[in-house]
Amino acid sequence: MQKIRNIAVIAHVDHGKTTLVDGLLEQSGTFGDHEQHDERAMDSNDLERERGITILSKNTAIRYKDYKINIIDTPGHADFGGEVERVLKMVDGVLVLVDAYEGVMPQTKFVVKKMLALGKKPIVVINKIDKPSADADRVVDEMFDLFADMGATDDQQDFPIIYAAARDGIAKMDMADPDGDFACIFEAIINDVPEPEGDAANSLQAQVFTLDYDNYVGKIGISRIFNGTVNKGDNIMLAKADGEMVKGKISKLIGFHGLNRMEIDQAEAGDIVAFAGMETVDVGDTIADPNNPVALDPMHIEEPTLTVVFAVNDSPLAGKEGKHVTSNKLRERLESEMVTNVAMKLETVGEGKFKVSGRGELQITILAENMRREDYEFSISRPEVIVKEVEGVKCEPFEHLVIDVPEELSGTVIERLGKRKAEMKSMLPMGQGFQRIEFEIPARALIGFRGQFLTDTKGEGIMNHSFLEFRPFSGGVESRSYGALVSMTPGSTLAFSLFSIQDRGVLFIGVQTEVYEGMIIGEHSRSNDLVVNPIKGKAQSNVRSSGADEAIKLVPFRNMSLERALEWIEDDELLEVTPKSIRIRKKHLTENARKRYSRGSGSKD
Ligand SMILES: Nc1nc2c(ncn2[C@@H]2O[C@H](COP(=O)(O)OP(=O)(O)OP(=O)(O)O)[C@@H](O)[C@H]2O)c(=O)[nH]1
Ligand SMILES: [Mg+2]
Repeated sequence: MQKIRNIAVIAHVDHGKTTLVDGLLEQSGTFGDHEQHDERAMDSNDLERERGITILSKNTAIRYKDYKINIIDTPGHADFGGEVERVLKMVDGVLVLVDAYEGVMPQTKFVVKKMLALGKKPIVVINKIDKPSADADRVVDEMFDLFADMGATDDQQDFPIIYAAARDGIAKMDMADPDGDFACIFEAIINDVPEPEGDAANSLQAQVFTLDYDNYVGKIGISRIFNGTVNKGDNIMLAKADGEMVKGKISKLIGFHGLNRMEIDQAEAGDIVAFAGMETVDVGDTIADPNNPVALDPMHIEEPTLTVVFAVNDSPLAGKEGKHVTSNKLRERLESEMVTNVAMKLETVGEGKFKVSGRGELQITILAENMRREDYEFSISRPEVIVKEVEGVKCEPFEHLVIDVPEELSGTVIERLGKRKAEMKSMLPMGQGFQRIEFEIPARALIGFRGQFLTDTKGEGIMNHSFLEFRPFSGGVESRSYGALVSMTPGSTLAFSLFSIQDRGVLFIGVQTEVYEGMIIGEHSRSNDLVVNPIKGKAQSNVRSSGADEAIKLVPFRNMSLERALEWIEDDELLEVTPKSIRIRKKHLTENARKRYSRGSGSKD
């Protein structure tokens, strides 16, 4: 049997997981001398590269001495946290990264809790020690406290600590040591991560933790082999989570090395490989010996906390920019998303209307963003949190929120959050005039908060949150405090009219932009909606004015990204998403229809 170590890299968002994996690939000599690769090589899809975040966990394998080390890089953003738990079941040890300045953050807590509960042994990496504001000692203390609070066993509490500047390929076991390379990380992996259990001579048992799709070979299940040996072409039994047994055959067996995948003929217990040939494969399924099929424990999949409705675009500008616009096209695309994305759920709720549930706004935004790049056009509604009954009590998701703000602004932020039913849990000075304040808050109250927070803190504040638990429903929370500036007419916007409207609030669009009646062109500075005419030209007059015209100076408009717009809209509003534009609109386009609706006689939809 080959010598194998299986590890996952877990941490809060941006603490340097993917960068560390780069270093492990590089310093193990896995990249060939002439192999070109980008920074954060594992973040391979377009949106990951553009946004600089990991969205999907991905695995790779390296060789170090005579060991094969399988490494799974995980996403740190809370919306993708569901993946982490599945990944943790596939590995025998973890590298827990923590930023040497930021310290323990919401997602650090989340992943450490999961890891400890699954009985994994961690190696703690204090990363970014090169930062001038780094305070490694404080962060080590925070990690010890965290482990103790989360009920770590003595063995888990006794973790090795490595200090690193992953970006520079530097690591050492003691802050006082001279800078070294990643050798100490490799050694820790070999020595402190248990070797995989299981036996190549037993009946086959492999569990699928991620799905992939390939146009040539179809669905691919990336799996950890817990027992047995598997050969290309083998007949197998697929044991589904619901107990069903489906016969199948391994048409291809795929191995990993660095950034490459290659066909292999055989794999055995302890390893992580991909299987092709089973069209019905799902995450959590066991690939088993047909003569002795024994399913492994099913995987717990985090339940969604948020829903939005995707619908056919019915705005006056519908169908002009997108290629795929019909209900059928939309449904097919959403259904195909659900095939590989187990964290999301889909339900048809009406003609051309589909309720998509997921773990957060980012997850839903990523789906919408991918779809508009594939030439889809559709509308999305305001995100709503999922309310469920727990032992007869109506419950809603709560989040753990951590904000870092300049001290002088903490009062404003605390007040805002108070109105949103947040409960303050702690407040700590972070140095350099910053304060860290922790809250527990209904997820519902966080929708729309980010935009406000960025305005209040002039972009200097940092906020992070992750799912805590379902708790009893907390009643009404304050929503957007400003109304909308709504166009009363279709046409192309003119500077002259925008100039007079801009005093009434903040514009979302510039000149020569196509608008329609009921489209929202900005945020009103008061709480009610204001209907405006953005296409009115200057009245012609016979008398030539003597002096020069008063120069028309437009304030730069606020560009509403998909995320920002999604957070901004209210129940009676929609986002219109096309490959070229993101427009915000009233659900009811005419003022009359809106009046009818608000009097309660209009049908609710
Ligand atoms: N100063 C400093 N920056 C680092 C270091 N390691 C990583 N970074 C930077 O931190 C940022 C985030 O790095 P990533 O590797 O993408 O972090 P991640 O943990 O994979 O992020 P997610 O996958 O989105 O959770 C990048 O800009 C890196 O260049 C380090 O040792 N020092
Ligand atoms: Mg990453």
